[in-house]
Amino acid sequence: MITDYFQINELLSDEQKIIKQSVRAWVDKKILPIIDDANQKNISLHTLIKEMGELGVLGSFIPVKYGGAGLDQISYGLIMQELERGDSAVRSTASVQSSLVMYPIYEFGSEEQRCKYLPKLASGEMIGAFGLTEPNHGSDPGSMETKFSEKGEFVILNGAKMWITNAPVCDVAVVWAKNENGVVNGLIVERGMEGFSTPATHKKWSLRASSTGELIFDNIRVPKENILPNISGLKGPMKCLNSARYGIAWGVLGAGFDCFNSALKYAEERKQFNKPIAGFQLIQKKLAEMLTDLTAAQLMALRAGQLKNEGKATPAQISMIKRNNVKTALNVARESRQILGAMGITGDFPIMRHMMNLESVITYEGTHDVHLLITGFDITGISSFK
Ligand code: TGC
Ligand code: FAD
Repeated sequence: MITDYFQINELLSDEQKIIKQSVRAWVDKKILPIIDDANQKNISLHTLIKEMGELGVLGSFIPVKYGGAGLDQISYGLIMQELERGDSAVRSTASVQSSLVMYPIYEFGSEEQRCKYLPKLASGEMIGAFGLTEPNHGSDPGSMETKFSEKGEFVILNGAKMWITNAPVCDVAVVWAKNENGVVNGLIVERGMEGFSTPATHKKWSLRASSTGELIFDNIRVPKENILPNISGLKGPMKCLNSARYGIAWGVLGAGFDCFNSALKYAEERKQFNKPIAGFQLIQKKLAEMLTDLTAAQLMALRAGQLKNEGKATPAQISMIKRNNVKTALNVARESRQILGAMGITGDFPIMRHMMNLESVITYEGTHDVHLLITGFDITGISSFK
Protein backbone atom coordinates (compact mmCIF):
# COMPACT_ATOMS: atom_id res chain seq x y z
CA MET A 1 0.00 0.00 0.00
CA ILE A 2 1.37 3.44 -0.94
CA THR A 3 0.02 6.45 0.94
CA ASP A 4 3.09 8.62 1.48
CA TYR A 5 5.40 8.75 -1.55
CA PHE A 6 7.14 11.97 -0.45
CA GLN A 7 7.64 10.97 3.22
CA ILE A 8 5.18 13.54 4.48
CA ASN A 9 4.80 11.51 7.66
CA GLU A 10 8.30 12.65 8.66
CA LEU A 11 7.00 16.22 8.76
CA LEU A 12 4.29 15.34 11.28
CA SER A 13 4.65 15.68 15.04
CA ASP A 14 4.35 12.59 17.24
CA GLU A 15 0.92 13.80 18.33
CA GLN A 16 -0.25 14.18 14.72
CA LYS A 17 1.02 10.67 13.89
CA ILE A 18 -0.88 9.18 16.83
CA ILE A 19 -4.08 11.01 15.88
CA LYS A 20 -3.80 9.78 12.30
CA GLN A 21 -3.22 6.19 13.41
CA SER A 22 -6.03 6.15 15.96
CA VAL A 23 -8.62 7.50 13.51
CA ARG A 24 -7.35 5.07 10.87
CA ALA A 25 -7.74 2.16 13.29
CA TRP A 26 -11.28 3.29 14.21
CA VAL A 27 -12.25 3.47 10.53
CA ASP A 28 -10.78 -0.02 9.92
CA LYS A 29 -12.79 -1.43 12.81
CA LYS A 30 -16.05 0.51 12.67
CA ILE A 31 -16.59 1.80 9.14
CA LEU A 32 -15.00 -0.58 6.64
CA PRO A 33 -16.97 -3.67 7.75
CA ILE A 34 -20.35 -1.94 7.32
CA ILE A 35 -19.87 0.79 4.75
CA ASP A 36 -20.80 -1.02 1.57
CA ASP A 37 -24.01 -2.35 3.11
CA ALA A 38 -24.88 1.10 4.51
CA ASN A 39 -24.46 2.60 1.04
CA GLN A 40 -26.32 -0.14 -0.79
CA LYS A 41 -29.23 0.14 1.68
CA ASN A 42 -29.07 3.92 2.09
CA ILE A 43 -28.50 3.73 5.86
CA SER A 44 -27.19 6.95 7.41
CA LEU A 45 -24.18 6.51 9.70
CA HIS A 46 -24.91 9.60 11.80
CA THR A 47 -25.75 6.96 14.42
CA LEU A 48 -22.00 6.65 15.07
CA ILE A 49 -21.69 10.28 16.12
CA LYS A 50 -21.26 9.58 19.84
CA GLU A 51 -18.38 7.22 19.06
CA MET A 52 -16.91 9.97 16.90
CA GLY A 53 -17.24 12.28 19.89
CA GLU A 54 -15.36 9.82 22.09
CA LEU A 55 -12.68 9.55 19.41
CA GLY A 56 -12.23 13.35 19.57
CA VAL A 57 -12.99 14.07 15.92
CA LEU A 58 -15.85 16.54 16.51
CA GLY A 59 -14.49 20.06 16.88
CA SER A 60 -10.89 18.87 17.12
CA PHE A 61 -9.64 22.48 16.82
CA ILE A 62 -12.11 23.89 19.38
CA PRO A 63 -10.50 24.63 22.78
CA VAL A 64 -10.69 21.90 25.43
CA LYS A 65 -12.61 24.34 27.67
CA TYR A 66 -15.63 23.92 25.37
CA GLY A 67 -15.29 20.17 24.90
CA GLY A 68 -13.05 20.26 21.81
CA ALA A 69 -9.64 18.63 21.53
CA GLY A 70 -7.64 21.86 21.12
CA LEU A 71 -5.67 20.42 18.20
CA ASP A 72 -3.96 22.20 15.33
CA GLN A 73 -5.17 22.45 11.72
CA ILE A 74 -2.93 19.71 10.32
CA SER A 75 -4.40 17.31 12.87
CA TYR A 76 -7.86 18.39 11.72
CA GLY A 77 -6.84 17.68 8.13
CA LEU A 78 -5.44 14.25 8.99
CA ILE A 79 -8.67 13.39 10.82
CA MET A 80 -10.72 14.35 7.76
CA GLN A 81 -8.39 12.31 5.50
CA GLU A 82 -8.70 9.17 7.60
CA LEU A 83 -12.49 9.50 8.00
CA GLU A 84 -13.01 9.95 4.26
CA ARG A 85 -10.91 6.88 3.54
CA GLY A 86 -13.86 5.17 5.21
CA ASP A 87 -16.53 7.16 3.38
CA SER A 88 -17.26 10.79 2.46
CA ALA A 89 -20.49 10.51 4.49
CA VAL A 90 -18.54 9.95 7.70
CA ARG A 91 -16.24 12.87 6.95
CA SER A 92 -19.26 15.02 6.06
CA THR A 93 -20.82 14.43 9.46
CA ALA A 94 -17.57 15.33 11.21
CA SER A 95 -16.82 18.36 9.06
CA VAL A 96 -20.32 19.84 9.26
CA GLN A 97 -20.34 19.36 13.03
CA SER A 98 -16.82 20.80 13.43
CA SER A 99 -16.44 23.51 10.79
CA LEU A 100 -19.99 24.56 10.06
CA VAL A 101 -21.70 24.28 13.46
CA MET A 102 -19.12 24.35 16.25
CA TYR A 103 -16.81 26.83 14.48
CA PRO A 104 -19.47 29.59 14.05
CA ILE A 105 -20.80 29.08 17.58
CA TYR A 106 -17.25 29.31 18.94
CA GLU A 107 -16.10 32.14 16.67
CA PHE A 108 -19.26 34.29 16.49
CA GLY A 109 -21.29 33.10 19.49
CA SER A 110 -21.82 34.55 22.96
CA GLU A 111 -20.19 32.88 25.96
CA GLU A 112 -23.63 31.50 26.92
CA GLN A 113 -24.08 30.00 23.45
CA ARG A 114 -20.60 28.46 23.54
CA CYS A 115 -21.22 26.85 26.93
CA LYS A 116 -24.73 25.69 26.04
CA TYR A 117 -23.97 23.99 22.72
CA LEU A 118 -20.28 23.25 22.17
CA PRO A 119 -19.71 20.49 24.77
CA LYS A 120 -22.79 18.58 23.58
CA LEU A 121 -21.78 18.96 19.94
CA ALA A 122 -18.23 17.80 20.77
CA SER A 123 -19.48 14.66 22.49
CA GLY A 124 -22.02 13.87 19.78
CA GLU A 125 -24.88 14.24 22.24
CA MET A 126 -26.21 16.84 19.80
CA ILE A 127 -26.11 16.66 16.00
CA GLY A 128 -25.71 19.94 14.12
CA ALA A 129 -26.64 21.11 10.62
CA PHE A 130 -25.68 24.19 8.60
CA GLY A 131 -28.30 25.95 6.50
CA LEU A 132 -27.03 28.24 3.76
CA THR A 133 -28.21 26.78 0.41
CA GLU A 134 -31.82 27.40 -0.62
CA PRO A 135 -34.00 25.92 -3.36
CA ASN A 136 -33.42 29.00 -5.55
CA HIS A 137 -29.94 30.03 -4.34
CA GLY A 138 -26.94 27.69 -4.29
CA SER A 139 -23.78 29.25 -5.72
CA ASP A 140 -25.23 32.69 -5.00
CA PRO A 141 -26.14 32.55 -1.30
CA GLY A 142 -26.09 36.36 -1.07
CA SER A 143 -29.49 36.34 -2.80
CA MET A 144 -31.04 34.14 -0.09
CA GLU A 145 -34.74 34.64 0.64
CA THR A 146 -34.88 33.21 4.19
CA LYS A 147 -35.57 36.15 6.48
CA PHE A 148 -36.50 37.14 9.99
CA SER A 149 -38.20 40.10 11.64
CA GLU A 150 -38.17 41.25 15.24
CA LYS A 151 -41.05 40.61 17.59
CA GLY A 152 -40.31 41.49 21.24
CA GLU A 153 -37.87 39.03 22.75
CA PHE A 154 -38.10 36.84 19.62
CA VAL A 155 -37.51 36.98 15.90
CA ILE A 156 -39.93 35.37 13.45
CA LEU A 157 -38.08 33.22 10.92
CA ASN A 158 -39.49 32.24 7.51
CA GLY A 159 -37.97 30.44 4.54
CA ALA A 160 -36.38 27.16 3.55
CA LYS A 161 -32.94 25.61 3.15
CA MET A 162 -32.27 22.67 0.85
CA TRP A 163 -29.60 20.00 0.43
CA ILE A 164 -28.64 20.17 4.08
CA THR A 165 -26.38 17.44 5.50
CA ASN A 166 -27.90 15.85 8.61
CA ALA A 167 -31.01 18.08 8.45
CA PRO A 168 -33.42 15.18 9.12
CA VAL A 169 -31.50 14.08 12.21
CA CYS A 170 -30.22 17.39 13.58
CA ASP A 171 -30.88 18.68 17.08
CA VAL A 172 -29.69 22.20 16.21
CA ALA A 173 -29.06 24.08 12.99
CA VAL A 174 -26.94 27.15 12.36
CA VAL A 175 -29.14 28.98 9.87
CA TRP A 176 -28.17 32.01 7.78
CA ALA A 177 -31.03 34.45 7.15
CA LYS A 178 -31.55 38.12 6.36
CA ASN A 179 -32.86 40.65 8.88
CA GLU A 180 -35.32 43.42 8.01
CA ASN A 181 -32.47 45.46 6.54
CA GLY A 182 -31.39 42.63 4.24
CA VAL A 183 -28.25 41.86 6.28
CA VAL A 184 -27.27 38.19 6.67
CA ASN A 185 -27.18 36.91 10.27
CA GLY A 186 -26.63 33.51 11.87
CA LEU A 187 -29.31 31.98 14.09
CA ILE A 188 -29.29 28.80 16.15
CA VAL A 189 -32.55 26.96 15.48
CA GLU A 190 -33.45 24.04 17.74
CA ARG A 191 -35.52 20.98 16.97
CA GLY A 192 -38.85 21.29 18.70
CA MET A 193 -39.35 24.98 17.88
CA GLU A 194 -42.88 25.27 16.53
CA GLY A 195 -42.96 25.58 12.74
CA PHE A 196 -39.54 23.94 12.21
CA SER A 197 -39.54 20.81 10.04
CA THR A 198 -36.74 18.82 8.36
CA PRO A 199 -37.96 16.52 5.57
CA ALA A 200 -35.45 14.05 4.11
CA THR A 201 -34.17 14.09 0.52
CA HIS A 202 -34.62 10.72 -1.19
CA LYS A 203 -33.32 8.93 -4.28
CA LYS A 204 -29.68 10.04 -3.92
CA TRP A 205 -27.02 8.07 -5.83
CA SER A 206 -24.28 9.79 -3.83
CA LEU A 207 -23.50 10.05 -0.11
CA ARG A 208 -25.99 7.30 0.55
CA ALA A 209 -24.61 6.73 4.07
CA SER A 210 -25.38 10.36 4.92
CA SER A 211 -28.73 11.88 5.79
CA THR A 212 -29.60 14.90 3.60
CA GLY A 213 -32.70 17.05 3.78
CA GLU A 214 -34.41 20.40 4.04
CA LEU A 215 -34.81 22.91 6.85
CA ILE A 216 -38.23 24.56 6.68
CA PHE A 217 -39.07 27.59 8.79
CA ASP A 218 -42.75 28.42 8.98
CA ASN A 219 -43.13 31.46 11.22
CA ILE A 220 -40.74 30.05 13.82
CA ARG A 221 -40.31 32.07 16.99
CA VAL A 222 -36.58 32.06 17.68
CA PRO A 223 -35.40 33.73 20.93
CA LYS A 224 -33.17 36.73 20.20
CA GLU A 225 -30.54 35.14 22.41
CA ASN A 226 -30.14 32.49 19.65
CA ILE A 227 -28.74 35.03 17.17
CA LEU A 228 -24.95 34.80 16.80
CA PRO A 229 -23.99 38.24 18.14
CA ASN A 230 -20.49 38.66 16.76
CA ILE A 231 -20.99 38.47 12.99
CA SER A 232 -23.14 39.99 10.29
CA GLY A 233 -22.97 39.83 6.51
CA LEU A 234 -22.23 37.06 4.03
CA LYS A 235 -18.67 36.81 5.29
CA GLY A 236 -20.08 34.91 8.33
CA PRO A 237 -21.05 31.73 6.48
CA MET A 238 -18.11 32.17 4.10
CA LYS A 239 -15.64 32.05 7.00
CA CYS A 240 -17.20 28.77 8.11
CA LEU A 241 -16.78 27.49 4.57
CA ASN A 242 -13.07 28.31 4.62
CA SER A 243 -12.68 25.84 7.48
CA ALA A 244 -14.86 23.15 5.91
CA ARG A 245 -13.34 23.49 2.42
CA TYR A 246 -9.86 23.15 3.91
CA GLY A 247 -10.98 19.93 5.67
CA ILE A 248 -12.43 18.60 2.41
CA ALA A 249 -9.13 19.20 0.62
CA TRP A 250 -7.55 16.76 3.07
CA GLY A 251 -10.55 14.45 3.28
CA VAL A 252 -10.67 13.56 -0.39
CA LEU A 253 -7.05 12.37 -0.20
CA GLY A 254 -8.35 9.51 1.95
CA ALA A 255 -10.90 8.51 -0.68
CA GLY A 256 -8.38 9.02 -3.50
CA PHE A 257 -5.64 6.88 -1.94
CA ASP A 258 -8.18 4.18 -1.10
CA CYS A 259 -9.14 3.99 -4.80
CA PHE A 260 -5.50 4.08 -5.93
CA ASN A 261 -4.43 1.29 -3.58
CA SER A 262 -7.41 -0.88 -4.52
CA ALA A 263 -6.49 -0.46 -8.20
CA LEU A 264 -2.79 -1.15 -7.58
CA LYS A 265 -3.52 -4.37 -5.70
CA TYR A 266 -5.99 -5.52 -8.33
CA ALA A 267 -3.57 -4.74 -11.18
CA GLU A 268 -0.85 -6.80 -9.48
CA GLU A 269 -3.17 -9.79 -9.06
CA ARG A 270 -5.27 -9.71 -12.23
CA LYS A 271 -3.74 -11.52 -15.20
CA GLN A 272 -4.61 -11.03 -18.86
CA PHE A 273 -2.51 -12.22 -21.82
CA ASN A 274 -0.61 -14.40 -19.31
CA LYS A 275 0.78 -11.54 -17.26
CA PRO A 276 -0.38 -9.22 -14.48
CA ILE A 277 -2.16 -6.22 -15.99
CA ALA A 278 0.16 -4.07 -13.79
CA GLY A 279 2.85 -4.93 -16.36
CA PHE A 280 1.09 -3.18 -19.23
CA GLN A 281 2.32 0.31 -20.04
CA LEU A 282 -1.15 1.84 -20.20
CA ILE A 283 -1.98 0.55 -16.70
CA GLN A 284 1.36 1.84 -15.40
CA LYS A 285 0.61 5.24 -16.95
CA LYS A 286 -2.65 5.37 -15.04
CA LEU A 287 -1.00 4.29 -11.76
CA ALA A 288 1.94 6.69 -12.16
CA GLU A 289 -0.26 9.67 -12.97
CA MET A 290 -2.64 8.91 -10.12
CA LEU A 291 0.16 8.73 -7.56
CA THR A 292 1.80 11.88 -8.91
CA ASP A 293 -1.47 13.85 -8.71
CA LEU A 294 -2.37 12.51 -5.26
CA THR A 295 1.11 13.34 -3.94
CA ALA A 296 0.94 16.89 -5.30
CA ALA A 297 -2.50 17.29 -3.68
CA GLN A 298 -1.13 15.95 -0.39
CA LEU A 299 1.71 18.47 -0.42
CA MET A 300 -0.72 21.32 -1.13
CA ALA A 301 -2.92 20.23 1.77
CA LEU A 302 0.05 20.06 4.13
CA ARG A 303 1.26 23.53 3.14
CA ALA A 304 -2.27 24.92 3.52
CA GLY A 305 -2.31 23.38 7.00
CA GLN A 306 0.96 25.10 7.90
CA LEU A 307 -0.40 28.43 6.65
CA LYS A 308 -3.67 27.88 8.48
CA ASN A 309 -1.81 27.14 11.71
CA GLU A 310 -0.05 30.49 11.27
CA GLY A 311 -3.36 32.25 10.48
CA LYS A 312 -2.09 33.04 6.98
CA ALA A 313 -4.14 30.78 4.66
CA THR A 314 -6.22 32.97 2.33
CA PRO A 315 -9.75 32.06 1.21
CA ALA A 316 -8.47 31.94 -2.38
CA GLN A 317 -5.72 29.46 -1.47
CA ILE A 318 -8.35 27.29 0.21
CA SER A 319 -10.57 27.50 -2.89
CA MET A 320 -7.62 26.39 -5.00
CA ILE A 321 -6.90 23.28 -2.93
CA LYS A 322 -10.56 22.36 -2.50
CA ARG A 323 -10.98 22.46 -6.27
CA ASN A 324 -7.69 20.77 -7.11
CA ASN A 325 -7.85 18.01 -4.54
CA VAL A 326 -11.48 17.03 -5.17
CA LYS A 327 -10.88 16.92 -8.91
CA THR A 328 -7.74 14.84 -8.35
CA ALA A 329 -9.59 12.34 -6.14
CA LEU A 330 -12.48 12.11 -8.59
CA ASN A 331 -10.11 11.50 -11.53
CA VAL A 332 -8.30 8.87 -9.50
CA ALA A 333 -11.62 7.16 -8.71
CA ARG A 334 -12.58 7.14 -12.40
CA GLU A 335 -9.18 5.82 -13.55
CA SER A 336 -9.10 3.22 -10.75
CA ARG A 337 -12.54 2.02 -11.76
CA GLN A 338 -11.28 1.40 -15.27
CA ILE A 339 -8.32 -0.63 -14.01
CA LEU A 340 -10.74 -2.98 -12.28
CA GLY A 341 -12.77 -3.53 -15.43
CA ALA A 342 -16.20 -4.93 -14.64
CA MET A 343 -15.20 -5.69 -11.04
CA GLY A 344 -14.90 -1.95 -10.52
CA ILE A 345 -18.64 -1.45 -10.56
CA THR A 346 -19.34 -3.80 -7.65
CA GLY A 347 -19.52 -3.16 -3.93
CA ASP A 348 -16.73 -5.68 -3.41
CA PHE A 349 -14.39 -2.72 -3.95
CA PRO A 350 -14.74 0.83 -2.57
CA ILE A 351 -14.08 2.63 -5.85
CA MET A 352 -17.54 3.15 -7.32
CA ARG A 353 -18.86 4.22 -3.90
CA HIS A 354 -16.07 6.81 -3.51
CA MET A 355 -16.64 7.99 -7.08
CA MET A 356 -20.36 8.55 -6.52
CA ASN A 357 -19.66 10.35 -3.23
CA LEU A 358 -17.06 12.59 -4.86
CA GLU A 359 -19.67 13.72 -7.39
CA SER A 360 -21.36 15.49 -4.45
CA VAL A 361 -18.09 16.68 -2.93
CA ILE A 362 -17.14 18.40 -6.19
CA THR A 363 -20.44 20.32 -6.02
CA TYR A 364 -20.93 21.11 -2.35
CA GLU A 365 -18.98 23.76 -0.43
CA GLY A 366 -18.75 25.67 -3.73
CA THR A 367 -18.80 23.98 -7.13
CA HIS A 368 -15.67 23.16 -9.13
CA ASP A 369 -16.34 26.10 -11.45
CA VAL A 370 -17.16 28.57 -8.68
CA HIS A 371 -13.78 27.84 -7.09
CA LEU A 372 -12.08 28.40 -10.43
CA LEU A 373 -13.80 31.80 -10.66
CA ILE A 374 -12.68 32.65 -7.11
CA THR A 375 -9.10 31.92 -8.23
CA GLY A 376 -9.70 34.02 -11.35
CA PHE A 377 -10.91 36.89 -9.16
CA ASP A 378 -7.84 36.56 -6.94
CA ILE A 379 -5.49 36.67 -9.94
CA THR A 380 -7.16 39.54 -11.80
CA GLY A 381 -8.99 41.51 -9.13
CA ILE A 382 -12.08 41.41 -11.34
CA SER A 383 -15.14 39.50 -10.07
CA SER A 384 -16.86 37.47 -12.77
CA PHE A 385 -19.89 37.06 -10.49
CA LYS A 386 -21.11 40.64 -10.73
P1 TGC B 1 -18.76 38.61 -2.31
O1 TGC B 1 -19.28 39.99 -2.60
O2 TGC B 1 -17.54 38.15 -3.02
O3 TGC B 1 -18.54 38.43 -0.76
C1 TGC B 1 -19.47 38.90 0.19
C2 TGC B 1 -18.71 39.12 1.50
O4 TGC B 1 -18.19 37.88 1.95
C3 TGC B 1 -16.74 37.97 2.00
N1 TGC B 1 -16.22 36.68 1.57
C4 TGC B 1 -15.45 35.91 2.33
N2 TGC B 1 -14.97 36.09 3.57
C5 TGC B 1 -14.22 35.12 4.09
N3 TGC B 1 -13.94 33.98 3.41
C6 TGC B 1 -14.41 33.77 2.17
N4 TGC B 1 -14.16 32.62 1.54
C7 TGC B 1 -15.21 34.76 1.57
N5 TGC B 1 -15.85 34.88 0.39
C8 TGC B 1 -16.46 36.06 0.40
C9 TGC B 1 -16.37 39.11 1.08
O5 TGC B 1 -15.12 39.65 1.41
C10 TGC B 1 -17.51 40.05 1.33
O6 TGC B 1 -17.27 40.67 2.60
P2 TGC B 1 -17.72 42.20 2.87
O7 TGC B 1 -17.18 42.51 4.21
O8 TGC B 1 -17.14 43.01 1.75
O9 TGC B 1 -19.23 42.18 2.82
O10 TGC B 1 -19.95 37.58 -2.56
P3 TGC B 1 -20.76 37.24 -3.87
O11 TGC B 1 -22.19 37.56 -3.61
O12 TGC B 1 -20.09 37.80 -5.09
O13 TGC B 1 -20.68 35.64 -3.91
C11 TGC B 1 -19.55 34.98 -4.19
C12 TGC B 1 -19.42 33.75 -3.29
C13 TGC B 1 -18.21 33.94 -2.45
C14 TGC B 1 -20.61 33.60 -2.36
C15 TGC B 1 -19.32 32.54 -4.17
O14 TGC B 1 -18.09 32.66 -4.78
C16 TGC B 1 -19.34 31.23 -3.44
O15 TGC B 1 -18.40 30.84 -2.74
N6 TGC B 1 -20.41 30.44 -3.68
C17 TGC B 1 -20.45 29.07 -3.19
C18 TGC B 1 -21.46 28.90 -2.10
C19 TGC B 1 -21.09 27.72 -1.24
O16 TGC B 1 -19.95 27.32 -1.13
N7 TGC B 1 -22.07 27.14 -0.57
C20 TGC B 1 -21.80 26.04 0.32
C21 TGC B 1 -22.99 25.70 1.17
S1 TGC B 1 -22.59 24.73 2.60
C22 TGC B 1 -22.25 23.21 2.02
O17 TGC B 1 -22.19 22.93 0.86
C23 TGC B 1 -21.99 22.20 3.05
S2 TGC B 1 -21.73 20.58 2.48
C24 TGC B 1 -21.13 19.94 3.91
C25 TGC B 1 -20.82 18.50 3.94
O18 TGC B 1 -21.73 17.66 3.89
O19 TGC B 1 -19.61 18.18 4.14
P1 FAD C 1 -26.20 26.06 -8.78
O1 FAD C 1 -25.66 27.19 -7.99
O2 FAD C 1 -27.57 26.17 -9.32
O3 FAD C 1 -25.18 25.74 -9.95
C1 FAD C 1 -25.53 24.93 -11.08
C2 FAD C 1 -24.38 24.99 -12.06
O4 FAD C 1 -24.19 26.36 -12.49
C3 FAD C 1 -23.04 24.54 -11.46
O5 FAD C 1 -22.32 23.82 -12.43
C4 FAD C 1 -22.33 25.85 -11.14
O6 FAD C 1 -20.91 25.73 -11.16
C5 FAD C 1 -22.83 26.74 -12.30
N1 FAD C 1 -22.74 28.16 -11.95
C6 FAD C 1 -23.41 28.82 -10.98
N2 FAD C 1 -23.04 30.12 -10.97
C7 FAD C 1 -22.11 30.27 -11.94
C8 FAD C 1 -21.31 31.36 -12.40
N3 FAD C 1 -21.39 32.58 -11.84
N4 FAD C 1 -20.46 31.13 -13.43
C9 FAD C 1 -20.35 29.89 -13.98
N5 FAD C 1 -21.06 28.83 -13.59
C10 FAD C 1 -21.93 29.02 -12.56
N6 FAD C 1 -25.61 23.33 1.50
C11 FAD C 1 -25.70 23.81 2.76
O7 FAD C 1 -25.95 24.99 2.97
N7 FAD C 1 -25.51 22.98 3.84
C12 FAD C 1 -25.23 21.67 3.70
O8 FAD C 1 -25.05 20.95 4.70
C13 FAD C 1 -25.15 21.12 2.39
N8 FAD C 1 -24.94 19.79 2.21
C14 FAD C 1 -25.00 19.27 0.95
C15 FAD C 1 -24.95 17.89 0.80
C16 FAD C 1 -25.05 17.32 -0.47
C17 FAD C 1 -25.04 15.83 -0.62
C18 FAD C 1 -25.14 18.16 -1.61
C19 FAD C 1 -25.18 17.57 -2.99
C20 FAD C 1 -25.19 19.54 -1.46
C21 FAD C 1 -25.15 20.11 -0.18
N9 FAD C 1 -25.29 21.50 0.02
C22 FAD C 1 -25.35 22.01 1.28
C23 FAD C 1 -25.57 22.37 -1.11
C24 FAD C 1 -24.36 22.75 -1.94
O9 FAD C 1 -23.53 23.65 -1.28
C25 FAD C 1 -24.86 23.34 -3.27
O10 FAD C 1 -25.39 22.26 -4.00
C26 FAD C 1 -23.77 24.04 -4.05
O11 FAD C 1 -23.34 25.21 -3.39
C27 FAD C 1 -24.22 24.39 -5.47
O12 FAD C 1 -25.46 24.98 -5.49
P2 FAD C 1 -26.62 24.41 -6.48
O13 FAD C 1 -26.67 22.95 -6.32
O14 FAD C 1 -27.84 25.20 -6.21
O15 FAD C 1 -26.08 24.69 -7.93
